[in-house]
Amino acid sequence: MRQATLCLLIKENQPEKEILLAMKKRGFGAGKWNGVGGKFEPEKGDKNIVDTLLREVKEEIGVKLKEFKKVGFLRFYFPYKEEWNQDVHIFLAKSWEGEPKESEEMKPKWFRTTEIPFEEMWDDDKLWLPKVLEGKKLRANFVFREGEKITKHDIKIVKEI
Ligand code: 6OG
Repeated sequence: MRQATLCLLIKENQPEKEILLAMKKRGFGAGKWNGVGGKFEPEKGDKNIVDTLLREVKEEIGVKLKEFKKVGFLRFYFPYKEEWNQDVHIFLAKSWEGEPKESEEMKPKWFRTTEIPFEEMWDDDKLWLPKVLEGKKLRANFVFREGEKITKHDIKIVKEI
């Protein structure tokens, strides 16, 4: 299964947290807001998934992560398009160097966590992202049908990921 990362930068503002999402401008998921990430690519020097996390965040929004933790492992199945099947390793980051900036692939924007644009995101996000923002860790499976809608899913809250 293809391995990929997805990172959510979080600002612990009071009274409300903010989350960085980015508009995907091309490729898989184009036209959707999402966290920042991409696939494991040994040709680009990735030895492990954290290498992928750091490389993709730098390439796509130009920041260097400092403090981050893994909070989820999601497995996506697309029976009608199996080359899209992938495992996505979810990370939250709370400190970094530099300011997020636009690249050819993504246009970043801060959102209040009460104003996340779920209608313009992948269908799964409304099911797991609120839990992650509450501090939970999780493992989940999602099965999609054509039109990129979910037909089946399960989510397990776990202590360690
Ligand atoms: P590239 O193929 O562009 O990386 N990704 C998903 N993210 C969400 N929220 N939901 C999904 O449901 C996803 N499937 C994949 C992983 C693709 C990026 O999109 C994420 C990567 O960050 C199906 O290199």
